[in-house]
Amino acid sequence: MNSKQLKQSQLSASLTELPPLGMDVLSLVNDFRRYYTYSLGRDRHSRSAHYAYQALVLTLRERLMERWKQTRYAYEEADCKQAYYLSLEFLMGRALGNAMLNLGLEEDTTLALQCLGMELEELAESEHDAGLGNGGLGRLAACFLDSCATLRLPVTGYGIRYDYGMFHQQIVEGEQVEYPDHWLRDGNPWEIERPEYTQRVAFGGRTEYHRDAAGRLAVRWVDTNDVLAIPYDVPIPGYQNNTVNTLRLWKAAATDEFDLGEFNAGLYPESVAAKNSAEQITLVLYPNDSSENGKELRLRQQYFLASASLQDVLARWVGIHGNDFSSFAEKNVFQLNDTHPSCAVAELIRLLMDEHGLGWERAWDVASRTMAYTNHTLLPEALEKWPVRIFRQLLPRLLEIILEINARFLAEVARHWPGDTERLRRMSLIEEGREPMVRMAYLAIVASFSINGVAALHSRLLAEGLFRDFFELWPHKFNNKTNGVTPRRWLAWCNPDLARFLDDTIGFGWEVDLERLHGLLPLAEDGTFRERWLQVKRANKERLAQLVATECGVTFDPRALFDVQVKRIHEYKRQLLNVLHVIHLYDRIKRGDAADWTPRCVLIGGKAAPGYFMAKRIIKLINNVAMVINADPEVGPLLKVAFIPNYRVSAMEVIAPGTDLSEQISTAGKEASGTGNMKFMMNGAITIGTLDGANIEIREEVGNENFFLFGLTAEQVEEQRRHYDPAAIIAGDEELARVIRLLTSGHFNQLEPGIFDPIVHSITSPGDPWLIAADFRGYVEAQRRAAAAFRDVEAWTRMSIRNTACSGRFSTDRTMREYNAEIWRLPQVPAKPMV
Ligand code: 26W
Repeated sequence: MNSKQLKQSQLSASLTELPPLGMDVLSLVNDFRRYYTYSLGRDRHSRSAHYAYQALVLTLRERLMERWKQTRYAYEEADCKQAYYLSLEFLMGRALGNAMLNLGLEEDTTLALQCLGMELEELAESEHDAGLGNGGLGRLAACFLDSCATLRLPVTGYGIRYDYGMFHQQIVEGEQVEYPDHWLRDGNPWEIERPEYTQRVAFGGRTEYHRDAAGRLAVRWVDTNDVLAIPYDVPIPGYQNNTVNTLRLWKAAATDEFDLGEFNAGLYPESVAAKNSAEQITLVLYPNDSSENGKELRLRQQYFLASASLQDVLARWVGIHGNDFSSFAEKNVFQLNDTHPSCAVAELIRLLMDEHGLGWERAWDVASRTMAYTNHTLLPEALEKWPVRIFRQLLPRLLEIILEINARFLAEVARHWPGDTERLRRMSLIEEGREPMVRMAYLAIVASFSINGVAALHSRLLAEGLFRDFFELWPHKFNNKTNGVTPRRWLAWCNPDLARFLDDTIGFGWEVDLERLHGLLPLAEDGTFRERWLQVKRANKERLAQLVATECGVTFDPRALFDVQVKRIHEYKRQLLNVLHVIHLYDRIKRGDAADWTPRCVLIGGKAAPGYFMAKRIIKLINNVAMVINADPEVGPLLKVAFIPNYRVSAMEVIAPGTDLSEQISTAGKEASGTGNMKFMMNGAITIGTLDGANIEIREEVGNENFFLFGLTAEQVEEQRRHYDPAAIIAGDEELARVIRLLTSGHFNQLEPGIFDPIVHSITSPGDPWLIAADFRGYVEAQRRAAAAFRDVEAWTRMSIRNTACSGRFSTDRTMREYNAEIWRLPQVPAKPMV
């Protein structure tokens, strides 16, 4: 070997193995400075926290990158089964704190920044929330990914890279105003574009039948308008375990040969402009969280996600196994996050048949052994249906497949229930009528081997009600998986004082073994422990009061009871019931009934779907009531009310730790699970709530005496409806009557006559589906119990400790273990060691 060859071989050896990056303060400082100075070209004169934030992200990102690769290698080498979580929403929030925490670099990064004369908090605050979701369902997907990485499960998230996430909410004269959320304006340093894995997704056109080489009838989908799907990968770090999983988000782009017709006709600018319509697909997240709006663009988004993701998985499969799919179902499973991605059922069959040469039986066999469906709502108006007409235009080949599935399925129903034509009509994937519709939930159910609800009550109601016919046919498919939240973000990160206190008392490691919080139970009896618990809560309340002061201009006294309801605004969640109670408290103060008063600060926040009239009017009412109460010197510190604008993940990270009383007051049988309830509980808030969703399981865990229960049960709700008479209830309850009179008198809308009439009308109507009046008395009494309990500091603190202590079950680690044990059956695969 000559010297040149020697040099070359030494060089290529050092090219294969990069030494692991330093995980110490000095390495962080050096890498930060290198990025800041050379990559970003800034110096100490730069005044923007933004570039410091960028440099910090790049520093942390490269440490994620090397673990990401080691994780991928481990999965490849294990050649193990993998799961794919398909979701139109991933409500990730901020990533910086999460990356630091999960890399185990929280302390060292803080120190490194201090050395550089910077404040971590300021940098962290300059990160925009990734708001790619509406609410519960989207945030759940984010918590799931966190837990899967922490459990070393080979799970990949597939979603859409919306240019505009959930709208930004401002409150102007008490009303919600929506602004576009251009969250990518300053770039997104967490994502890696991977154009080499681009897929092509077809729309429109028509189908053609022909004989293939083997003489079999085959289908070609032709004359389509194609759109490119470009993947952007986001790292999902596990908690201090060197695993980094992937969230792959698709962006739509025009193909190069777009609209050749127009191009040839000399309409060059027009044809370039037509690129727009392809790129529209991933432009914006639909801000509806409970009623489907039937817009064609939304179906395009759904199919785009399903098709790109499945093609991506199949391309990897074919790269290894060719067109042999005999073991595909043993190695792959798709979890459908509600019906939104349920086109995937038909798309998988299409790809297997039309692109990979399988026959119907085998394609169906693969699909029906790999699809699993999670339902997230019982509200009938949220169940997705798409006009057959739109399907035929947009996805003609998919419609053929859906109709074939339906024909075969209905034959099975007819065998099971001979002569029961009514049942055939009920169960058909197609709802007949003037405008026939595809029932997406039924499509998901028929093809899935597992169908789950998200809390015990919800799963039971699905089987007994909404999906009863299907439950009778296939009881073995139905199961429950009670939701959770990740304790890393929702305790360790958002409540650092409590986290340190837990380390000191129950020891390290509770972040990944949350049942260990039970170790707090005996400590609830210890006076000095309670004293310190209270100090932590107090500091968190001060932090929340600060946020309320800057965001709402309202002063909250940390000594008062912090009573909080934050979630999407919806009639079934009954923010209105909360407001009626607030008005009642105000009325008591005004009429001099304020002996033994517990000062209370009521905080409400949440976004209304832009087209949801009543939800918007409820926001207006909350703000008007707040205005009157906060300005009244007679009320003073006894009662404060604030509406926090633009409620989002990063706001909850301040709100949950500072809350005393968590409002979970939905009409029983309507809230599938709730997950905000779990975040509050984990941070030591006590719940006031109905027997709905996961509240029931929260109460079981913490015990009846540590939960303020009120209201009708789901069964009583259905019973009440038949003879509901709110006028009689109001007439029989002087305090409620006074509240309604205050509302109708115009007391809260002196310059805006009549604006709250629709609200009064809804409360007083016998058709009120949310039974506000029916639960008012019970609610007010539960609130009285809560207020009295709060005055006994010792007793309240015990309750608070017990809530945290009993929240272990609501870790998504538990939820993911259950999905894995009962649905996915994946091995846990550690990342390859860092060399
Ligand atoms: C088609 C429009 C649309 C969009 C989103 C309809 C329905 C949805 C979601 C199902 C709404 C949602 O976020 N549901 C919530 O899911 C959470 C996670 O399981 C539950 O905790 C909440 O109770 C449920 O409301």
